[in-house]
Amino acid sequence: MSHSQTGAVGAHNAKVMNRFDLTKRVVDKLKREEAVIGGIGNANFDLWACGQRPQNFYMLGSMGLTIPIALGVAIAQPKRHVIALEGDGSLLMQLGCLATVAMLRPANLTIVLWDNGLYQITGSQTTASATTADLVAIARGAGIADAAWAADEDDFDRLVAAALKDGGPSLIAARIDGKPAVATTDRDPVQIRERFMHGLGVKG
Ligand SMILES: Cc1ncc(C[n+]2csc(CCOP(=O)(O)OP(=O)(O)O)c2C)c(N)n1
Repeated sequence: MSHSQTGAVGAHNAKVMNRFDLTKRVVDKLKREEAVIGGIGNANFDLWACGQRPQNFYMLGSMGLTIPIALGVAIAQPKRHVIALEGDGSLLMQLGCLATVAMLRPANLTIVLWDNGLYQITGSQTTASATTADLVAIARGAGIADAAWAADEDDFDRLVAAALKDGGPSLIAARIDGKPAVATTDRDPVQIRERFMHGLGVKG
């Protein structure tokens, strides 16, 4: 099966874009105190660089936990839209979460996948998605029908805007370049957790 059969645009036809630019595009669309969970390393570094919000959670140490955490928040607070920003290497470590998301069908959950084909932050070792694994096809196979590669920046904007209307769960995958994140998140896990709990209104 060719990649082009997996969506409007296949993995290898999608434009290579920039994670910080696309993260800004996501954050600029947030108007309803949406929660955003930034994955380990670059995903949360670029989220941090886009401006800190109490509804942002910055995952510092664990690969693969961004989507499970976002799923938990989405189930706990169904009126709040929740966005998971996750890297391809981290998702590959935790593919089972896609099946759980599909089974539980939270309408308020959007997964944004940054696919640079690399474990970039640990030395740019290649991931399986650089060659053989199509993470959109895997998401669809897991049961997330609303999964697509963003063809370019305009398509990404359109997909994010549609996802924020709560018709999820959805997964938007973007091919991204190997540029490093533009900043580094302050490593203060207690403060990150406390601010997030306040941001979600679960701590007075
Ligand atoms: C369970 C686990 N294994 C390995 C690591 C080391 N590690 C931290 S980030 C990372 C790569 C993450 O790759 P990806 O999610 O694709 O993000 P990128 O670095 O490409 O932005 C690795 C291997 C870790 N933190 N946790």
